[in-house]
Amino acid sequence: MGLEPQEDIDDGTTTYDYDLIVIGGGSGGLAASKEAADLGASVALFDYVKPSPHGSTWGLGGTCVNVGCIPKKLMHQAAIIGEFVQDASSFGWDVPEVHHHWNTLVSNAQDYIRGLNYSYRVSLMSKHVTYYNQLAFVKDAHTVEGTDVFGDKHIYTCRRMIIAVGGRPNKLGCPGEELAISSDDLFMLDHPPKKTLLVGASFIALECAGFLHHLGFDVTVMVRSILLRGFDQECANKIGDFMKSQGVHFLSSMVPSSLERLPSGRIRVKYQGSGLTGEEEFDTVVSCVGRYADTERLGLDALGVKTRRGKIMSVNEQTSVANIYAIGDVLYGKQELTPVAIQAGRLLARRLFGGSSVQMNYENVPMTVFTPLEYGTCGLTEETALERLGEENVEVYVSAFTPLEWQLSPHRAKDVCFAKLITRREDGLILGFHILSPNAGEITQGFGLAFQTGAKYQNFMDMVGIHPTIAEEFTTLSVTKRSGASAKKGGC
Ligand code: FAD
Ligand code: NA7
Repeated sequence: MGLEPQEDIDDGTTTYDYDLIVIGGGSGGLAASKEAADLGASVALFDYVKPSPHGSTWGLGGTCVNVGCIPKKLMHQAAIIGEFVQDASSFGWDVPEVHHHWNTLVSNAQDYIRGLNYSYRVSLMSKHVTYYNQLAFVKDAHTVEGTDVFGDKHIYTCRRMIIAVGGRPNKLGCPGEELAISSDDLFMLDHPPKKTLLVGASFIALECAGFLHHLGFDVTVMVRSILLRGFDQECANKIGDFMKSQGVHFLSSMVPSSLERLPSGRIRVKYQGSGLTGEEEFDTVVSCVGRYADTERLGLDALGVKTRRGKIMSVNEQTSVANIYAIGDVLYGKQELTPVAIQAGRLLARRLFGGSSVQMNYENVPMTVFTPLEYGTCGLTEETALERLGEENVEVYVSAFTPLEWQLSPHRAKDVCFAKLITRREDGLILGFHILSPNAGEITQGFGLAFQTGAKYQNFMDMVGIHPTIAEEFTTLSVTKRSGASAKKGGC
């Protein structure tokens, strides 16, 4: 990103409090600090949670544990269980009328998360990482000022620094925006959200819309342009179609123009787009319009750390200041994913303190969108493959199918699960892997290995399937898009 690697040299004449200070105790910061301490470095970690505008706050562990992956996946699981309950009678179970209790889910999830917060503190202690629950400010390249919960300030010095402060949700940017909550607040909402509007069409909006709908709430998604920008658009649109068929409402090509609290307590949302306007009342509005890097009041600009739209520019996780490094969501142009932050943090610590030269590979990172129909993906989208290689050099294999698990249940849709392999036509090299199905996350994690080993289409065909599974679909994919044949699959 325009930066060159710099030598991070120490003349050994200055004594510091710590070899390393890590700012941010989320996925990346925890991983880097523990790895550095394991390698013998003296390490301090700062973590401080600024409450959300609605007052939500949480403990050590960062976004993933407190207001991201973990509560999201637990709520996704709650939704899946609701669907299993619907399947149950077809499998011979007598099911009494069931009701979902939002407060029980929130309370149990929060208890579990508090346990994780505690275990992170214990693991820092056992690894001899000094933990400061203080808001850090970078005074100079070797000095951090920490403000504790009483407002008292403390100064610490370090040889090296890692910035891992992550991101926070954007506001809606329209009058009344303060009435909207964010995903930070949703996961710990002390009352059922009832009729809910989610503004935004990326993975956080669609995931939240999916589980809220299955928990029995009336849910609308307001989409400014396309679903899941950056993801394979055929898959994105299939997710949208599936959610619509299940009863999630979509307001397409619209943005909110104002939010207003009504005497009833509801929120009136006025919206506009494509020359049209409209309004509707909701009990809860959730802003899912992206996240900003939490670097604003960190003091980095004054030190010459280069940023773009608040995100830190880096080469091999080194910033434009030689002894200051950055990892995770705060980095410009990198994926905002927990395992990416963890891996980058560990590898960086090994290079800084363990003599390693292994760099983080940000290519072909597998990931999953936990919408009701899970979407697992690794490698290129079809759009990118066609753009990079040209249509004549790309072969795309597809299959639309219904998993065996769904066959006895009348409420389950037919042929909505989807498998897609994008290959280089010349030699069958796998360029992109996409699956829409139950457990797509589990399946994609396994197939992600194919990208590490340079697997080809023929390797997939040579592999013997496990029957009956969803993943075996990838051992028999034969319909190419080029052939124009139907992607729908018959029996096994
Ligand atoms: P964070 O985890 O955000 O940690 C940063 C920490 O720094 C925070 O604790 C913050 O309070 C602290 N901090 C900030 N400023 C200061 C300061 N000045 N002083 C001290 N401390 C400070 N990723 C996945 O891989 N899978 C998923 O399913 C997934 N789902 C998600 C769902 C949601 C709703 C969201 C919001 C995110 C999701 N993510 C998911 C993304 C994932 O949570 C992040 O990529 C990951 O947490 C980034 O880790 P990080 O270390 O960069 O930052
Ligand atoms: P993303 O991936 O940044 O997406 C933001 C979404 O919000 C996207 O659909 C945008 O539409 C939409 N958006 C942005 N601004 C507005 C306004 N003003 N009005 C309406 N809609 C808007 O954000 P996420 O929060 O889902 O995820 C962020 C990361 O966190 C993600 O990578 C995860 O790893 C964790 P657009 O397509 O731009 O028209």
